[in-house]
Amino acid sequence: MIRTLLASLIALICAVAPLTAAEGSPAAAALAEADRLVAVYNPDLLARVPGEKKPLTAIENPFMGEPASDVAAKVRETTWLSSLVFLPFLILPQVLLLYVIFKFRDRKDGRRPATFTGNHTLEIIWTAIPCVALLLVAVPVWKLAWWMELPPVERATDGMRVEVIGRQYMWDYKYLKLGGSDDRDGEKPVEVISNSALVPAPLVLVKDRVVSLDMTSTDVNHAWWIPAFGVKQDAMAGRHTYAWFKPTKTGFYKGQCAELCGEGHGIMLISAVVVEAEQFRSEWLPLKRQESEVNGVISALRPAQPDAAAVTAAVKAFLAKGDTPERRTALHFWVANHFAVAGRNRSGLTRDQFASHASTWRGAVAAAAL
Ligand SMILES: [Cu+2]
Repeated sequence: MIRTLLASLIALICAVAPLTAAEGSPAAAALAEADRLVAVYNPDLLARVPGEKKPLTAIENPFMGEPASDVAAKVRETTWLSSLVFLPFLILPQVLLLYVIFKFRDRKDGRRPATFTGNHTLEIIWTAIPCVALLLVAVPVWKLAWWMELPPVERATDGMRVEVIGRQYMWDYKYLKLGGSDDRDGEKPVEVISNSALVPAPLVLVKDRVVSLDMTSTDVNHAWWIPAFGVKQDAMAGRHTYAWFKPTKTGFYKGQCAELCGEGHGIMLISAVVVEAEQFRSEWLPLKRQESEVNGVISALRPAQPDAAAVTAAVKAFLAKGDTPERRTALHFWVANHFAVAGRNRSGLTRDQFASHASTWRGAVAAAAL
């Protein structure tokens, strides 16, 4: 009798335990780690979780934001130089005009204006000075344009190479070469596929590693533009265009398609993350390589009213292939990714249906993964 009671008690504790997992448990740790990764790699995923009204991150002011690449820094320097050189030409005529308007105004005292034409010395001066100013700006601008155009030597050695594919209204990336010592022989390229314009899948780059972008489009003309990197390049159907830069600051950067490409042009956002090489290797690549394994769980979550038992079975199947803290983190990260994207695209779902979808997956994933 006592034995039976004890067995029932143990069974009950086991059943309840997953839902009341203490802090510091492997499950809580995996969830916390997934949250940290979301904050680093795509803070916009948190923007539309019901109950959390976080705004999307904004594009930095293209003129005042801090440059985050060598190209952006040089473009900024050149912009300042040309502004300083040309500003006097904008201000001086206005000052002279105001001076003449007030100094020689009609004072009703019968004075007549002087009439004269031509002054060779003055004409030579006001032709020569702008010529010098143009030369002052043209030389550094030409040097910069040439430098931006030429692929750097690092591209061939330890640079990163990414194919950028624009499509109405998202961006996909294919890492043709990871660069550094991150390439593995025979491995198929790492791919980043977007599922939503508003929560774009981020292009993850390595600080101080040159990246060259081979751009194209599958439909109409787009333009890949992230102001912080100083790069704005057309992505055209049937052609390959090219840009490169070296990210110099870690962080999360936003951009926007800069070519009017259709009705969704305004929401065709771009995200990029720059991390240290070590973080890229030990954090992002393993996460990325496990993405496809989470597909079973994502499929179970896809219906508007997911079947909790099916989600639980899919999570168990995922963990049966390997139950490590990294895999649990990856599971939470990619599920959060799917959930946020679904939240943005909740076509046909009412707010209540969406909230119930959210609680179903949270409950199912938590119960199965704990
Ligand atoms: Cu576009």
